Amino acid sequence: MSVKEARVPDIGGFADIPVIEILVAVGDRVKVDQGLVTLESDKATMEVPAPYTGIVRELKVKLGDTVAEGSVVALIEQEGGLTVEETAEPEPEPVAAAPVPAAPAPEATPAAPAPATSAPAPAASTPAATQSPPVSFDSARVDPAKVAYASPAVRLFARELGVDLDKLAGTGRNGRILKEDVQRFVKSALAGGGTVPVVSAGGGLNLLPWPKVDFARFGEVETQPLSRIKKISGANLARNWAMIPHVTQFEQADITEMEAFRKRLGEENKEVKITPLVFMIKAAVAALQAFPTFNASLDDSGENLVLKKYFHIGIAVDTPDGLVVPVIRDCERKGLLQLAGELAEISKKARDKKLGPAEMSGGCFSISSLGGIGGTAFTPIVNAPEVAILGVSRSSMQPVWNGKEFTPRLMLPLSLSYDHRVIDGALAARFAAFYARQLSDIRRLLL
Ligand code: CAO
Repeated sequence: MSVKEARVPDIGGFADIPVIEILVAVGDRVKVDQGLVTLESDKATMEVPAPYTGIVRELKVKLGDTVAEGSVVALIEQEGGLTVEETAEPEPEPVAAAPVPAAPAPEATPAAPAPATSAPAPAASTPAATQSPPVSFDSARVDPAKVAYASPAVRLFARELGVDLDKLAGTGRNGRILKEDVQRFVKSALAGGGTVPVVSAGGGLNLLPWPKVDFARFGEVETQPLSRIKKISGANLARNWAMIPHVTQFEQADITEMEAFRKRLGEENKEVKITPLVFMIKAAVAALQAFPTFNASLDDSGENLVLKKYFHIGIAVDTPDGLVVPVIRDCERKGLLQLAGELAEISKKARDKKLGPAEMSGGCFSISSLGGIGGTAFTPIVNAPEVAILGVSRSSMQPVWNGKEFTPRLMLPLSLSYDHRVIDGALAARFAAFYARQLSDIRRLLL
């Protein structure tokens, strides 16, 4: 039996971390890995685990002391020669060498293999105390960035209730998770979800309560109820924004020739208004055919992609009561004039509040055009379960370099938002470039 030091492990380069709890007393028998003291950084609390099974002979820190990696927190009389590494599986795990966010301190030697048995300590700071052998720590357990921010008591409470603290947002100081947060989470779960939105493809969110403000305290106000459409679309937009990792790819299409053709077509067909949007729909079909990942949805498990062989395009329509997204079906089978007619029809129906639920379902990909209004770019929200949406802004004449000189070209700004779980940035850039090429040379739409 020998007395050995229990030291603060690699805590990601943090220094001057205060000790906020002493979890053991002198004379206590501790098991390997048992928490000795709790440290608290700005971002997390973490326990310093006992590297040995044994008896606590001396505590080297008290409440409020600050420590860093390597600080001795206790002296433990070792029993049975068990260290964290010695009790690990025979297969050596690469955790000791795994990178941690901050560079290890120069004196740390975590990657060195630990001796199989406790070697006699060559240099001891006190006659009885010996230096800890290198200990491999589970960085996920001690890395403050990876550990939920809660006291051990709250952790124990959550463990007893089977609550995963990673799913909670704390309302305590610096986002610390409190017992009340755990209680609120459990109540919400028992009530069937409550404020914890959950999607099948991912985890849940537990957000801070919405700020309650008495606006009238600051000046005159008027309260208007939200329309039914706004309430429904708002809930959908909030879920999609929160649950889908969005990225927006911006692109420009030279639509000079397309516009000239559209104008000619309009003069020849006075009975229906042909706006740039019908060309966007046709280009969308071509791009979805060339990039099937965009014409897909995650299934309920979130582990499979369902690729669709049909091309139903949703069109965001602005109505006095809010945004609706009717769907034009089988766009690959329809020509520009037919699409123009259907677009006019669904826009009118939307504004007259005559759209049925069937006309707003089954979409594969959506287009949100603000081109009739203005703007140079925006970040549309993916319309789940679709995986991408194209935002179209107002075209404008731009000087474009053709290799010899600047020429005036009509440029159309495109903003393609996509679900990054399904679509990689490179694929999105290719899709957007392909899409722009279709519009720049609409003969390609015939291919
Ligand atoms: N660049 C320049 N001009 C454009 C254009 C563009 N990208 N897109 C349309 N235009 C022009 C049209 O040619 C038309 O011009 P004329 O009146 O001179 O013929 C004018 O703008 C108005 O077009 P429109 O908006 O009536 O028709 P559309 O086919 O382009 O769009 C619809 C139809 C239903 C999509 C549209 O009316 C609408 O509701 N847009 C809003 C969608 C929306 O709110 N999206 C936001 C979602 S995110 O919150």
